[in-house]
Amino acid sequence: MLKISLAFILMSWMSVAMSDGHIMKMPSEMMFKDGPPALPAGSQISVIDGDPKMKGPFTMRLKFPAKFRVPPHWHSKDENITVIEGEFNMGMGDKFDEASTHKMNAGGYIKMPMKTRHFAFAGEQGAILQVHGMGPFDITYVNPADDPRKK
Ligand SMILES: [Cu+2]
Repeated sequence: MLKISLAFILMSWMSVAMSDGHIMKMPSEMMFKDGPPALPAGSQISVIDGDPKMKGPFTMRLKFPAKFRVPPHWHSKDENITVIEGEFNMGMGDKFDEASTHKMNAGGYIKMPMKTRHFAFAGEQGAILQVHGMGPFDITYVNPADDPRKK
């Protein structure tokens, strides 16, 4: 009898915990603030789910102004990007080379496996990206002089 009630309590607690975490957010409800110091000046961020600084899954949006550049860098975890608006051009390697980038528009998806060197720039209208992955999410610049945290 005790076993049954414990199981019942555990199950009802689990269903509360699971339904508690739901999120339904329209773009108009996603408030942007100044982007993280790890990105060059001018970016904006809206964390939608979780916290990229903490352990566990997260989803965030990044807004980049026109021609915004992210110098060559890598992450210790996989980076998953969905282009929501605008144009985002991404290339791979240690050196920034505009000609080698892929032009990605709304609906496009990019996965950069951990430690893969890559770089990017936004198009004429800027770009809004959705980034999801597992935190803690970090960024290491190939050339330390490119790191805005060191400026
Ligand atoms: Cu990246």
